[in-house]
Amino acid sequence: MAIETSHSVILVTGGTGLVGYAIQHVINSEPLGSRFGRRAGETWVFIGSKDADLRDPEQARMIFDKHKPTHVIHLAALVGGLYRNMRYKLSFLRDNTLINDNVLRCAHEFGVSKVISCLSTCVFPDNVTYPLDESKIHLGPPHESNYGYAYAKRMIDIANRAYHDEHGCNFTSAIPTNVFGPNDNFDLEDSHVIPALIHKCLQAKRDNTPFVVFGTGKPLRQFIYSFDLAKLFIWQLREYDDVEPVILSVGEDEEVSIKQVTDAIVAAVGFEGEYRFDPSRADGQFRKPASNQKLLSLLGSKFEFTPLDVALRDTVRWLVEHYDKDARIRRTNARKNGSSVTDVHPIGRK
Ligand code: GFB
Repeated sequence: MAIETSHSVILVTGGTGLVGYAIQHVINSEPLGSRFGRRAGETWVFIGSKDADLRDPEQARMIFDKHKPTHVIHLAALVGGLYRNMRYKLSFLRDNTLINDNVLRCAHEFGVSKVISCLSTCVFPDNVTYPLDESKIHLGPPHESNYGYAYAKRMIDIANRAYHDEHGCNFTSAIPTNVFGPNDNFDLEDSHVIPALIHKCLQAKRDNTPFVVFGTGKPLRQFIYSFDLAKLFIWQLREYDDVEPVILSVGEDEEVSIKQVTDAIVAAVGFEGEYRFDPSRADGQFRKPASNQKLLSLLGSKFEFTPLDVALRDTVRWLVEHYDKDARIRRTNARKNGSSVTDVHPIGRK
């Protein structure tokens, strides 16, 4: 159902994380009434982990009762890069299962007319024919490194179908590839590869210390800039009405190796030293190329993805500007002091 009525309340869970921050930026900076800009009659509400612990059914209900959303973009999740996924499989499975169940159940109980939930291309089977497309989610087990997260996220697709079949709900999902951008989690150990490497590279440049990249550098990934992804979420909210998920990604021909992305980060940071790989650390899934054919055919007009080097340069600039004042970046030290997985940052990035 397109948002054309005069009173729409769009609740964004995980609204203070990487993608939520980008949606706030796009909604407020694109021209009023445009395809991605704010529209008359819309109220956008961005909530984060400080507003509610969505693992708790009562807190989830309190949020829905307070804001009475008509639409929900559900981004809240326990998230992390490869190494965090490997360490906390049970937490990723349980926390995300609880969050998703509470959000979808409240959306149904409060009569929300549309929900888009965020999945990830890591939900796909490990052994499957490439490229990945929307029909292949449930064809086999996910990669063992992140099965806790992957199964919890896959179940959103099942829940969406069941809510549709039993109650006629308009719930769907988006499947982005590896996202990065301003306001990411830049933790050195727990974050995704781009924020971790930008942070490490800046430290190596500042302190004249070694820059170590985990793994062999050979795995391939598709990356999407958070502001591009934000536009695609806004498009999907307004213009797509089907339970079937949509992959939100750059083209499958835009895979880059971890070494290539490291070289691009080195250039963006202006680091002139040497870096080395640490092959004793896991590589994770070798590749997971996803097709954006469905997305492109639905979008209708050409969508300009931000070139990787431009997006990396802007992300580096953001981190440099926020390095000393942003508590989320300083969290990297909190973890070393013994914080547990749930008190580090349970809710945030996609
Ligand atoms: O972003 P990332 O952690 O997630 O990337 P995935 C992992 C790849 O980057 C591996 C290499 O090949 C790592 O060896 N890498 C190199 C590093 N240095 C680093 C580093 O300092 N930190 C990290 N994190 N990686 C995740 C899933 O997989 O994809 C999540 O585990 C999520 O559940 C996300 O869905 C999108 O792309 O491997």
